[in-house]
Amino acid sequence: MTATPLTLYSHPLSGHAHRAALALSLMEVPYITKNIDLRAREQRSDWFLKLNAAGLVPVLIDGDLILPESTAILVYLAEKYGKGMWLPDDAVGRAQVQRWLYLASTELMAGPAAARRIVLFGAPLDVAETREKADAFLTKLDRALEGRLWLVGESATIADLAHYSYVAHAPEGGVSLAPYSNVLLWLERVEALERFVPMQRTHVEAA
Ligand SMILES: N[C@@H](CCC(=O)N[C@@H](CS)C(=O)NCC(=O)O)C(=O)O
Repeated sequence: MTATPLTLYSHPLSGHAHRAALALSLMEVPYITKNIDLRAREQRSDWFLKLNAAGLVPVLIDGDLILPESTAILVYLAEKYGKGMWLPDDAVGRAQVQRWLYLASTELMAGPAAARRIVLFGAPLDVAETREKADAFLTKLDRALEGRLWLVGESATIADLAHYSYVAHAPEGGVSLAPYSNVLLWLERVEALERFVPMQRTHVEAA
């Protein structure tokens, strides 16, 4: 365990940042949060662009390491602080985790996360098309969880952590989770993990 706390540059409504915060908490890594004012475009300030030229949160600082990209942060935390618990040690399990991290950066973003961005931040996307993508992805996730407790292997991994935040908050984008019973049970399992921390909810909820 580190003596100096890590720093997470974050935003309270960012699911990408919440993934990292959830991993830090579950893995019992001491850290401090520094929120970036996205509305005031602080992420485009010179000092922040030196941390992440893409101008996005989250960014994790661990000593000399400056690490942007939420899924990279999850891999780093699991490898360094996860005590072998959050990444499988076999080739197939690790490959499956990578597959889910890819989906968390692509289909999860284009569906549930994008639907929420439309409602909360006015993202200029087609509502019907985006909600269709969200339902297609949630159907895939629900099928993958049929008869399983976790996405990969027999215990929670960073594949689960990468998906939790934007799936749990899909209703804020007008996407109901009611048809996805396996997903609902899996969300409860994640929330029951010791040291689980929720992401801030907004007042918007799906009917
Ligand atoms: N691929 C990045 C995406 C991060 C991202 O999209 N962050 C959003 C908040 S959820 C952001 O910082 N947006 C600010 C902006 O677009 O200017 C990751 O996985 O960390």
